[in-house]
Amino acid sequence: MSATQTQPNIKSRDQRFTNLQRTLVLIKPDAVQRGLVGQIVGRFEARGINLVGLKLVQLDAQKAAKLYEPHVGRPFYEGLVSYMTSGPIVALCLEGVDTITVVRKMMGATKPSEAEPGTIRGDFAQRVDFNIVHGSDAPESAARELPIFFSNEELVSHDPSYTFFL
Ligand code: DAT
Ligand code: MG
Repeated sequence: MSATQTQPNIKSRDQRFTNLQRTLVLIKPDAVQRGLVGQIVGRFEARGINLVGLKLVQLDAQKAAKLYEPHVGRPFYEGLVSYMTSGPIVALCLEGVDTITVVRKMMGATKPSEAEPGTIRGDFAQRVDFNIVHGSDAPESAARELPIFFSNEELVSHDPSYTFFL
């Protein structure tokens, strides 16, 4: 540290962050098959979002039905469940400031044709039925969806040193 630099004020994570949220992200079977896991996780890491849970999962129809319960009866529902159970997915629990909103913005619109370039769907997807990622859309959704994939013991709270600068 040079003579002109000052030591930043050390604050606890709770003092630094307001509206800390956790959200569920799923890297869907098409993205796993296409070898996009690293790039997608890397985007969240680069944004400084904290990874508190991570696992590879082969979803069964029961769990897929639980996740997509709000969509029962929609014309795409059966296809969605069959797609989501067609191969392994990667489940992430991400934590950060306003993370539910931030992650949804990073994902882009549901229909890839409407997703902006620079978003995950805007960069990697073409079809709404193979749209690469899932992210909880509201705090209530995150609270409902996270326990489908993670027990409390599987979520590791920690405070990486880099978050000091966020
Ligand atoms: P999102 O995943 O952006 O939250 P959603 O909750 O409305 O979107 O829908 C859940 C998933 O269902 C979506 O990621 C892909 C699929 N889906 C939605 N609308 C669809 C459609 N019109 N045709 C086919 N699949 C669709
Ligand atoms: Mg949704």
